[in-house]
Parts: sequence; structure tokens; C-alpha cells
Amino acid sequence: MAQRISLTQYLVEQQREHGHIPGQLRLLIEVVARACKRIAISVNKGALGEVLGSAGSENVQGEVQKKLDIIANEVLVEANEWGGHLAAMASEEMDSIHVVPNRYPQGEYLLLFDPLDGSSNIDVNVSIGTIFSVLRKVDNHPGVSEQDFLQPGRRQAAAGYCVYGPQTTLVLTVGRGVAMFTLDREQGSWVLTAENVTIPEDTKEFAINMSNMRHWDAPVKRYIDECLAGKEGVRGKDFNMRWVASMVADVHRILTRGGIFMYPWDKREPDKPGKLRLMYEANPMSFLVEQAGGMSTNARERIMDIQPAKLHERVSVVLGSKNEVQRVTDYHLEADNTQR
Ligand code: P6P
Repeated sequence: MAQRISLTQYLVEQQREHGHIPGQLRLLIEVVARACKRIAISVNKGALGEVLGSAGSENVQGEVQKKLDIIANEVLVEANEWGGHLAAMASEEMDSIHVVPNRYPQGEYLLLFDPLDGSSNIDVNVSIGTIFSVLRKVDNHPGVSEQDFLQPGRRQAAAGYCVYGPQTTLVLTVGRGVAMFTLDREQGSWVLTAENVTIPEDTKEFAINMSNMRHWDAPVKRYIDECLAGKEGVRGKDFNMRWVASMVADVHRILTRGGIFMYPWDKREPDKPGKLRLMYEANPMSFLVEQAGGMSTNARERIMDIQPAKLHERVSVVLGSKNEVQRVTDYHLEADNTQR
């Protein structure tokens, strides 16, 4: 049972004991956590807050933006501009990077976020979330450009998400394990409710959108068929399936009780490596999953080793319980070798 301390106390103690949370990074995390509280208020209002439905616009991904997508994005941008901890931000909802305005001091960090992931679930009251990733501006050249963001996920200084579900929970890593903070609405504060989170290496639960089965590559079909064959099949055990269609909710379940999450490449859009975005979905979730003892690949290589070429590039994602992710990855590598 984690000691019931606040996010602020946790960060101060981590800094005091391990010295790996510089002041600017601590401020960044606290500002993002406060922004998530504000987003939670809008999310929880639902129909009462005139925040449901479409905003009548599309984002850079060509997806219809929900009103809450835009609200959440504005909250995060405004909250992070003035503190002097950031050089720039990037968001799923913004075509290009947002440089901190000249009227504010610039910091050494770069913040990337999916302000409201799973927004197709907003209007039907299913869990959604905010995902964020923190990089350092590695070159101290003046100014900041998109190029500064194009770093592999292993360079992240911090990553996390906030899941707006039955509880509002902030999940965070700064590279020394994973901690979870539950929002105490009476006090309005984040309270530490889990630390040193660990994903079981084995699981009986897989998460994938089964409606895409006819479009999958052979190794994915092989893996899922074996899971469906259950104890009579080669796996010798029955499996359960979950698919929330909110990555934050599916990953939170995996961090809490294990499992494997898959959004693989499929034949629907063969030129796209996958649906999910590398920089502000796959990388932060991979950092959390690896810090919790899990594994995260694009079905062939470690996601956090991928060198990004574009800010909004997509990637296949296979993450969760280490032994299952390894099996899926091995099936793909075996198939590649057979085709050579
Ligand atoms: P599908 C939400 O739109 C998202 O980006 C992830 O949060 C989620 O895992 C996935 O897409 C759901 O995709 O095709 O099942 O609707």
C-alpha cells in the first residue's frame, strides 16, 4: 500500500532521494497534472457543460475533432506557456509545433501530448484520457523547430497519462518506475495510490479490435487464432478479450493486471505503418510499460528505439506482458525470415 502523499510531496522526495527531477521538470509535471484536473472538470460535466459532440473541424490526422478535443488542447497549451519550463509543445490536435511566445521565458523541455485520447468514446460516457511525453531540447542552438522533437522514445525525460474514468487517475514515470495518483475531489489534489507498478510477465487477456481480423498480417492472425483456440490449442489455456477503443483505458488495465494490447499494421491502409501515433501515444505508453517491466514493440523492434522522421508519424503497437509481446514479435520475425 503506497503512503498517501500528494504528487508534490512525491516529486520533492524523489528529487531529494534520487536527484533526478530537476526543478523545471517538477514544475512541468505539476502544471500538466493541474491541467488534467481542469480537463477532468470539463469531461465530467458532459451534456451539462455543452462540451459534447463535434467541433465541426478536422485535425492533422483528418479526424473530426470533438469539442472536448479542442478544449483539452487549449487547456494544456495555456497552462504550459508561462512557466519558463518549456521551449515548445506538440499536439495531436495541432498541425505544427507551438513555440512558447516571446513574452515568456523559454525552458529546456519539449512537451508532446494527445490532449484527449479515445474521443470517439466521449459522447457515450466511456473512459478517455490525456497522454503526455517530455523530451529535452538536446541542442542548445537558439530557437526551436520540429527537428528538435524528432528524438527516439528512449530519450524521454518523463511520460504519463490521465485516465478520466470511474476514478480520475494520473500515471507517471520519470524513469524510476511507475507511480499512480488518484484525484481526491474533496481536496482537489492528486494522492499517491500506487508505486513501483509491475506488469505480470504472462497474461490470459488480449486487447485488439477484432473487426479488423480479415485485414491482419499472418503473424497477428496466428497469434490471435492460438489465443481463441484456448486450452485445447497450442497455448493450453483459455484467453479473455477486452477492447475499450481508448488506448489510455486499455493500457491502464494492463498496468493494473497485465495483458497485451495490439494495434498492428493492416491491409486497409497499407502505406501507413499503423493507426496510433509514435510521438504522443506509442512512445509515452511504451516508456510507462517498460518502466513497469513490460515490453513494447512495433511487432519487430523496440518502439522506443525508433528514430522519428515526422512529428505525426504512425506506428504499429504491440505492448504489455513481456512474454506475450515477445511471442508476437517472434512470430513476425519468423515470418520475415521465411519470406527472405
Ligand atoms: P479503433 C482512439 O481513437 C485511438 O487512437 C486509441 O485510443 C484506441 O486504442 C484506438 O484509436 C481505437 O481504434 O479503430 O478500434 O476505433
